[in-house]
Amino acid sequence: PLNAWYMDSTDEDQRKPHRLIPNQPVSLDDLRTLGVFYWKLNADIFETDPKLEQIRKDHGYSYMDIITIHKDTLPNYEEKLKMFFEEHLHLDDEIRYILDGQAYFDVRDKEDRWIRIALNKGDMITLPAGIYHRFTLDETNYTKAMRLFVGEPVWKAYNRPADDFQIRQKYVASLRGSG
Ligand code: KMT
Ligand code: NI
Repeated sequence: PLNAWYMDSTDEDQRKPHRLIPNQPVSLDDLRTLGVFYWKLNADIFETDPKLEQIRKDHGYSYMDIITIHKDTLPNYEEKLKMFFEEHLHLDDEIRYILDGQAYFDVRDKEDRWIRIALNKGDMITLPAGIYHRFTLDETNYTKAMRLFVGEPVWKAYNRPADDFQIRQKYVASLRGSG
């Protein structure tokens, strides 16, 4: 259902998979120990999907909008993609639901190694507040994603190092004893 792996550290094109040889997969359980959660939904019915409604209700995801990431649709495309790929954290959870296309989210594990999470149509993911992460398109250069938020959205990203934030310290503390 979800495809994730440890990344190599070559600095070739960020849009390539960057798998290790041999591949070192990462499971959903591994991701859960980092506070990353995942649902599979039917993106073809996102406008009326009762499962999506239930998740939004259960988690208080009152806000949503849709972002299409493609060079012809996203203003300041190059600049934004560059920003998204800078290692950063947020003070709130980052919740994304892929409605079309595909993309990668990279997250740091407990030993500070990069895990690449491949998201396809129908994949919904939450990254916990305080986790270091980054985002990139893959070689198809297109994705359409729903962005969800608890209450009024705050998109502010803090690039690493951002270790002094209380939310970062809380996140790091939450990792101890999980998995
Ligand atoms: C972020 O903060 O990492 C993003 O918003 C990524 C792009 S949204 C699919
Ligand atoms: Ni982010």
